[in-house]
Order: sequence, then structure tokens, then C-alpha cells
Amino acid sequence: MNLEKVRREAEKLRKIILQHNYQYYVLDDPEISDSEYDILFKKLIKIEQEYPKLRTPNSPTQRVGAEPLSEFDEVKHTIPMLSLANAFDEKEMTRFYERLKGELSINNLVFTGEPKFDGLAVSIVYKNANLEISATRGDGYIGENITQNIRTISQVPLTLIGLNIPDELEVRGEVFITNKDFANLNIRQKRENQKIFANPRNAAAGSLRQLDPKITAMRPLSFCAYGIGNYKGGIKLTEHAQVLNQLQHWGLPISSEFRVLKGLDMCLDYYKQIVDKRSQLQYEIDGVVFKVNDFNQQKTLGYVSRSPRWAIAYKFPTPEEITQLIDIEVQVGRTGTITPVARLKSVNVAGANITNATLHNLDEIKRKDIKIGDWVYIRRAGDVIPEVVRVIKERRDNVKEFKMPSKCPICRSDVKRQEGKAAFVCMGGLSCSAQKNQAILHFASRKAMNIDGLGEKIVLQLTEKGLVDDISDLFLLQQNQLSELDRMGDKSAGNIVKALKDCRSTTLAKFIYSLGIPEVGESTARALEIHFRSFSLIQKSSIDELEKISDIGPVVAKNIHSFFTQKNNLSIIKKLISYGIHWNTEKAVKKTNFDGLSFVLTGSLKNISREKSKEILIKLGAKVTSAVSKKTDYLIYGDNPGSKFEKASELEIKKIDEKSFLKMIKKEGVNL
Ligand code: D41
Repeated sequence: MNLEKVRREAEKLRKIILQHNYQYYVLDDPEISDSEYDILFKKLIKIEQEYPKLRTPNSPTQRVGAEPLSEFDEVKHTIPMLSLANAFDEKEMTRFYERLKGELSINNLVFTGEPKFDGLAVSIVYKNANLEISATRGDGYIGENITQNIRTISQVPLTLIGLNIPDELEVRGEVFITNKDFANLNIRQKRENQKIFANPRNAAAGSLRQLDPKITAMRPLSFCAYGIGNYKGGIKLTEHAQVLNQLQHWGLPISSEFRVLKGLDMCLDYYKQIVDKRSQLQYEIDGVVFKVNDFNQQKTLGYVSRSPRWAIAYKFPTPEEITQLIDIEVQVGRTGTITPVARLKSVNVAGANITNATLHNLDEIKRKDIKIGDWVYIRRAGDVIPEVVRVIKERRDNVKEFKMPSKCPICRSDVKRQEGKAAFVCMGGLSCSAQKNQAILHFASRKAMNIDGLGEKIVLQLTEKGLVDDISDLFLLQQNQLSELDRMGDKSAGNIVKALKDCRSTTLAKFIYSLGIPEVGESTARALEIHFRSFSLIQKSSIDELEKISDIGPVVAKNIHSFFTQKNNLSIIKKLISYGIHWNTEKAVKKTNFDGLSFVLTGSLKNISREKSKEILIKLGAKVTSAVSKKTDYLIYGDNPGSKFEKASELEIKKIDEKSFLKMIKKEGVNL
């Protein structure tokens, strides 16, 4: 057949498929049956297989394809992705309305109302109608490049359709999973012995974060557009309602609940309607978003810090449920900290069955006056651990006081209160199996030795079976010992063996961090590496010497010193090194102008995230702390810096703005 004719045929098929996708995914009104659609799709696949040259990057057949990534690249948002201010009740909503009415001197303000999807905000950029790049919201300024994963979502068109398509269009919206899809996903996960997701939002987040787009493609992600960011070379847009309409015409799904609302009463009425409708919706929402419709009015109102003053999320109340607190048990953490946990009569809070809630510490239990047997209110806000809100004193009857155990429930060692702190600690050290397991998990964690696949369930079995008694034993594990464990196949066992082999080449700082010395986090470990440059020098250092390092105080110095005087620790370290753990101090640490300096970050930075700044500073040998003190060398400040700025002025600490900071790191060869 004539190639040009085939090309035209493929092009025609793509157009037809695109239109049917639109009917199905955006308008929810398919014009052909699934099997008819399949025939068209298979026809296109066949042509593209026979003539690979005719395959276009954004052909509907090319949703999955890219190879797995090793990590996501960063993407700077051309226009920041702002957050939404909240209102929690009618009074706050009314106050918001009245304030805007006053500022604009208009009586009946026109708003738009849309449900607030409980998903993840993303940006999707189209250039000349083709999907070009997509990113997570991140901190609002810098997100992660998840283009490969967004492309797998059927509801996201790879090519825009319709008239007046702008040269450049950045669509903003939420990625989520419908309740039905979520239920089916968990059934499949269970059948395949995979992780069960706690709620649709977590499932969506986990799916978007996959490095392999083939996995994301198997997850039932949905998308709903709520606005635009960068926009170039198109017709003039003057209203939010117009934007959403246009987006729909260009092939993007928008909320079917979207309405234009005139005046406060209509807004409040709309909120009530959505509250009533909530349980019938196919997806989770956690409120209603109101936006001033007119762009000129939006412009007049402007922004405060990170949110537009012309929009508000009127949130649904956080669900609280009543149940009985049956018992209070304690959990032992990595460094022996004992955390009391409430065991509850099972109660369903916002779709999750809750049987435990954290009680933080003894002081918290006393402050809230919680006793065993009490009836309590339980709250679960978003992703956070459930907590006891308050006790219903009127229902109290036959309760028992909680007593902090004097012996560790796991190893029977003494439990002591830390001096001047709320925490109680098991004195058993690594002879306590709970601490041992946590220490192994810490050693294997991403920021430490990064041993992929060595999770809690595996570690528990390893220590219970006596295969691993301390972290050094990990390196003696054989593949057949691992593959015999529950939830393990030959392949996963092989992966762990490989991860154990690969992790041995590390940095001095990571190795120190992985040892789990109490209160020695990443940046202290890094400071030790920079100061001493040699493991044996750190090991031999005195408390005095340690305290001379900026940001190492007397407590941490004592912790480090005492860690290296314990025979057991020294013997484990010796073994680890004999099993091949090594680092190259010369290569890892290049002296920079930041070496050993202490930084504090404050205010919002525009061109770089706080997290990224911190990472760069640590890489350059600096230490980053959260509070300004006499030991602080520099304060880096952005917009609205607040009290840290004043404190730094008081202490006469050098202050650097964002621009100078970026210049300084550029000099060190850091390219953003
Ligand atoms: O449905 C949502 N979750 C939603 C989120 C929405 N319908 N509209 C939104 N509008 C905005 C502004 C007004 C700032 C453009 C949003 C969000 N922002 C948002 N989502 C996550 C952070 C901000």
C-alpha cells in the first residue's frame, strides 16, 4: 500500500479515537460500544506495528511506553501553584464574603462553586495542542516531573481538540481515584499479596509516585481540571466559568457539579446541596471551593502569602466518632522511647476502621485527662494518625488510671523518664528486641544505607528466627534464607541480596547516620564527616572536642561519645567494615565555602524550595537548623520572613536574601 495513504488512514483513526475518548471520558456520553472502540484501537495498533515510522509520540496507543525512571526530575512552575485559604463554618464563609464585598464595593458578588476533590494537584502543560510536560504541585514552586505517569491517565487527553487552541496552555487539576475503582484496586492488591491502601487519596498518591509508568498504567487514576496556569497565544479569557467551559471544549474533564453562584445565599445553599449529595458522589471530596468569577475582580483582590484572596475552600467538618478506650498499651521506638497507644473498640471514622490512636506521651494523657475505660471522641484528619480529641466525662464509669510501666514490656529492662522531657525510655538498648528491630529498619532506611525491600515484616521475621541479631548480621544473609520467609519469593530475596551488596559503597555521613546514635540526624552526621573526615577520629573524639563543632550541643556530644565507648557497638562496627562497607572521604567531601557553617531558612522562597535549599546546603557541608541561635552563621530569608528575621537582627546574624543565596550556591557549582 502507498505509505502516504496509510499515514492518512492512521491519522484519521487517531482523530476518531480522540473524539470517542472525549465522548466517553469527558462528556460521559459514549457514541459507540466498547467493542466497536476496541476494533478501531486494534486497527491503529496494527498499522503502527507494521509501519513503526508512522507512530506519533502522542498517538492514543502511546500512553505507556517510557522506561522506568531512577528518580523524578524537578520542575519549576512558571506561575506558582498557590494553596487555598480555608473556612470551617458558615461564620467564616460569611466573613470571607463580606470582606470581598467591601473591598470590591459590589453588592452581589458572582462566585463559582465546585467540589473540592480529595486528590493531588498537578499541572499539565500543552504546547501546540500536545501534552508536553506534567508535574506535581510540590511546594507550589517546584514539583516533580511525572509526565510519564500522567500520560497513562485515560481522562487526560494527549492532544487537545476543538477550536481556538492556545499556543501554550497549562491545565491545573486534581488526580484522584473513584470509590468504586479504589475498592476494586484493593481487591486486586489483596489477591496479589500487595499493599492495601488506606484510602483513595493514598492510593492515588502512591500510584502517581511510581517510577515505572507501567505500574501507574494499571492503577485506575482519574483527573478533573479546576483551572489554568500559564496561557499564551489564545483568545482572551475573562472569567473562571469561561475557563472551565473552554477546558471542557478542548477535551479536558471538569466537575459536573460546577455552578455559577450569585451572592452569599446562593453560595451557602450550594454548600448545603453538596453536603447532601456527598455520599452519592463517585469520589471523595473534603469541601467546596468558591472562586470569584471575574478575572478583573480577582486581580484587584490579589494574593496573600501563598493563597489567592479571591478563593476559599469551605471545608466539611473533620469527622469525629465516639468509641470506648479499652486499654492503653505502650510501643517501644528505635532509641527506646515509650509511646502510649490507645486500644479502641473498633470504630469507623471517615471510611477507615480505627482500633488504635496515638496518645503521644504521659503528659498528654494527663492534660486530656484520659483514663482506661473512658468514652472518647476520635478524629482522623487526612493522612495523620488518629488521635483522641477529648474524653466524655459524663459517661465516665468504672475507669482505671494509666500508669507508665516501670519495666519495658518487650525486654523487661528498666523504664526511666528522660531528664527534663516528656519522654520515658527503655534502658535495654539493643538487647531490647523492639529497639533492635527499629534500629535495623533505621539502618536500612532510604536516607541511611538505603537497602530496598527490607521492610518491617521482613525484619521482624529475620530477628524472630534468629537470622539477624544486629545490623551486621544482615550482610551474612543468604538468598535461600530470605526466600523462605513469608511474603518473599526468590526474586524479592535476590533483590534484597543485591541491595545488601550494592549498599556497601556509601558515604561516611550516611554510615554514621545509619548507626542510629540518639539525636544524630542527617545534618549532624554530615557535620561530623566534615569536621573529622575520618571514622576513627570520630570514634576516638572526646566530649569536649565534639562540643566545639557548631550545632553539636552537650547532649548530642555525650550521646556520640557514649555510643562509641560501648563494646557491643564497636564490635558491630568492626564487623560491618570487615563485610565491605566503605566510603571515600576525599571524594565525598570537597571543601566548600559553606563547610561547617550553620544556616536557618525563613519565609517563602520563590525560585527554589525550602527542602531543596536544605539539601543543597547539607551537600555543601553546611548545617541547617530550624531555630535561630547564637550559633547560627547565616539566615536565608524569603517573603514574609516573620519572627526568625527579627531574632537574627537582634543577635546580629548575617542575613542573605534569596537572590544572593542563589548566587552563592552557583559559585559552588550548583546548577538548579
Ligand atoms: O478540587 C480541588 N481540590 C481544587 C483545588 C479546586 N477545585 N480548585 C482549586 N483552586 C485552586 C486555586 C484557586 C488556587 C487556583 C484547587 C487548588 N487551588 C489547590 N489544590 C491544591 C492546592 C491548591
